[in-house]
Amino acid sequence: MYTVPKLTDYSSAALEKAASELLAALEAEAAAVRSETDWKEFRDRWMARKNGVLTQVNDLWLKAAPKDAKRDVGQRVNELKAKVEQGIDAALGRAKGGESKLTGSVDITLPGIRRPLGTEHPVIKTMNEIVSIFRNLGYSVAEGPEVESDYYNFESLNFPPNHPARDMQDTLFIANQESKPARDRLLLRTHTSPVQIRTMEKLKPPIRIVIPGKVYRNDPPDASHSPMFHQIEGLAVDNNITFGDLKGTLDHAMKALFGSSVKTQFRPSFFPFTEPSAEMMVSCFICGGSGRRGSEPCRPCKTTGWIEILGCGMVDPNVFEFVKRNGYDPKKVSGFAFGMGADRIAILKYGVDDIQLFFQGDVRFLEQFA
Ligand code: 2NL
Repeated sequence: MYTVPKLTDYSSAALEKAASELLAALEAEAAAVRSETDWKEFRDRWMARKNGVLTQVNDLWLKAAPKDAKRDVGQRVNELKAKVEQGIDAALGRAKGGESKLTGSVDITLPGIRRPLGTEHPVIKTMNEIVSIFRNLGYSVAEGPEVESDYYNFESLNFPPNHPARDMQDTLFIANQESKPARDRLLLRTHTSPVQIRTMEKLKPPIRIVIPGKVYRNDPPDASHSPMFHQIEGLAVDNNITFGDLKGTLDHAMKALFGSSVKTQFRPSFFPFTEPSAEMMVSCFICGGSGRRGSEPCRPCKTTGWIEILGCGMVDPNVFEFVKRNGYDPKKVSGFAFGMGADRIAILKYGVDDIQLFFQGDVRFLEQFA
């Protein structure tokens, strides 16, 4: 235990050394204070009028100092007093904080309040699965705004001016935009394709990207429609990309998603932004392609043995014209693109019979996917 030494040397260096030894002792003793009782003992040892450390410092250092050193010693003793008081105050805070854990009113052996752990929503889970299949093939993920301009949502995707999707009936437009040029008017994106254009404006070919996200249509809600739903689109552009690349890539993706025994089939279709276009069918993974489940007809494939899962095609050269200046000359590059509804795939995968269930937030429904 520290005792206050008598001083024989009152030089500045000697005073400095004595002061720092005293403060080191203060710090060590403060660190050992664990409870309020400890703290009172600590306070009395340093502050007591009778024989406290500060009283001894006063007697042994200040009073005993020769006349010409008194000023200097007095100043140092005052500094030390302030530091000792600070150290004692701080130790009280720590003593109280430490003590409440041991003897306060909180019983730390009681179980805590459990926060219910969230899980991925079934649609998000499905999107993440699809995204990771393409990431494993070297694709990057891109995202973009849900409020889009007519230019990115329609014009640059080769939609003719009077295409029905551009009608108020089908698309949700932002109100009061009549004063803007048509191409700048804002709307809720009806597909994630605008992000493909935005990405081609930023990145030169070759590119391979997938785009998951929310899209909007002016559809009244029912068992198979929702004004907000989810889409995943993909795009690959390089020299010499062929329809064979499209078929091989999507066949692999469907086997990874639904199991290696599914078969795929392509049927001719039409989209404004692809030429040629196709819809891809996957053999029904519910009935194994037979169209029947025992004696019952298979509902998901309507007994056909095939389920339509996505739309795809070779990027229309007219689309490349809009991003030609960034290296997408349709004479030099080609590409394939595809789009699928993530909600519909989740419905098929999990055997859900109403898309509305995904968006009502009923925990009894959602926790089945936890
Ligand atoms: C569907 C069909 C499709 C695309 C999306 C696309 C994007 C660009 C250029 C060409 Cl920038 N195509 N996207 C192509 C074919 C089909 O979606 O049924 N989606 C739910």
